Amino acid sequence: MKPISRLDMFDHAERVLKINDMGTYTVPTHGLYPFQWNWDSCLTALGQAHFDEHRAWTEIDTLFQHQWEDGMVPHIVFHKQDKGYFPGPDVWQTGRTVPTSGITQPPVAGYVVKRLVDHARDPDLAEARARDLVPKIARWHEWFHACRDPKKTGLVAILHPWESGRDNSIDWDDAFSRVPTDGVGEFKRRDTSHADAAHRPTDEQYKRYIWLVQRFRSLNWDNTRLHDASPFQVVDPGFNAILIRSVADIAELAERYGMTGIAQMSRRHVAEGLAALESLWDDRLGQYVCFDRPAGRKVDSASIGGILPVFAAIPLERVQQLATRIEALKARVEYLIPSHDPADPRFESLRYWRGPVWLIINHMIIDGLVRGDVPDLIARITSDSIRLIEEGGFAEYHDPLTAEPCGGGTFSWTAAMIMEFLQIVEPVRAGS
Ligand code: 9WN
Repeated sequence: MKPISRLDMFDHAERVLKINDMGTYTVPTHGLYPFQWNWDSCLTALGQAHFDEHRAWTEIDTLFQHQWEDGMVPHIVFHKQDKGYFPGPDVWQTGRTVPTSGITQPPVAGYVVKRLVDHARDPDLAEARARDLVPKIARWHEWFHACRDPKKTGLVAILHPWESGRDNSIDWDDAFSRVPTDGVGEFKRRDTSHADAAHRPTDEQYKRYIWLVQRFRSLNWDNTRLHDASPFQVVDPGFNAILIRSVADIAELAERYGMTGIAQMSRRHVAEGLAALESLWDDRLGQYVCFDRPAGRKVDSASIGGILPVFAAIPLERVQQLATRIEALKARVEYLIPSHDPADPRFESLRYWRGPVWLIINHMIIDGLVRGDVPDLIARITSDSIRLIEEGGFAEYHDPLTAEPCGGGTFSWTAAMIMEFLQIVEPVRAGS
């Protein structure tokens, strides 16, 4: 691969977003992921806003046009037929006119919408579009609280590793081993024809992914039943932090726009979520950890999901502790932040969410670290992120030891995030 110079990195990123633009939605990358993905789309909009705010709003509007009646926003919208991805609509069978998957993904929409509003060059456009989206996003948040926290603990569970967005994280290994594989017929994976199988989840994991899909499908995707019926219910601190942050951002916008009911309800959920998140703190690891609901125990796994809570308004003392945690990781890798601690023997530098660096995660962690007094650490994560692209290109994820590009290339959210990072180091260029 030809190295990408910092000088034309911004233009290169814009080209990547345009290559993947399907008109009203953007694919993560052609080939490997030929549809609209939930959190990819929202984060991609942050990049689009740098050169076309209208287009950025359309990206999110399109996603919310496919919100379910119960409030859920699905993780994939299958706008067009494409045989290049498995599992496609024939496996999900959610019965929607435009087919969608039946599970969700990290709810970054609230955060993204507020960021678009706060950075808008066209504030009138931003307010009009945000006014329309705020109630829809609030409904999605309510869906989470009702369907994924039925016992009102203050924290929501994911029911499928794909919901976390961190598909094969070591966090899920234990809980996932209890998901059976019986009754899963033969299927042909497509991902491994686009990307190196050694950088992807294993066949064994795919069988379990599909078993869960079949289980939920047999319940007609009735979200009032899925939680209790799932053998996999994991409370992920990173996922919850994203939810809490989005709910807080929606509360603020709702207040600005006089949507008092939404503002009050959202503020209550933020307070409950932040209080409950504290129960996931692990003193030994110096970070948060997951909670395996059916097993009733914390998960011993030092992943990036336990550092991501810095994205929510956790106590400042915790922000400092998480900064210390990242400092410790700094000594173990060339490029921050690995998705898993290399000191753990289960770490794999090239395999997807078991070690590689993902720029979307770096973006959210930097955003949270701003509340702490750690400018050098922020500068280091930013420059590592840019160096990864200089050395490895706009890949889906990178090896934290060597910068080797992995997974899909020409990747939308990587491009969008680079525009955000360049804005930190060259505010005028990227913001112009
Ligand atoms: C399953 C699209 C998505 C991301 C996820 C990432 C990967 C899908 C897959 O790609 O997941 O949703 O088939 O591997 O893990 O975070 O949204 O980029």
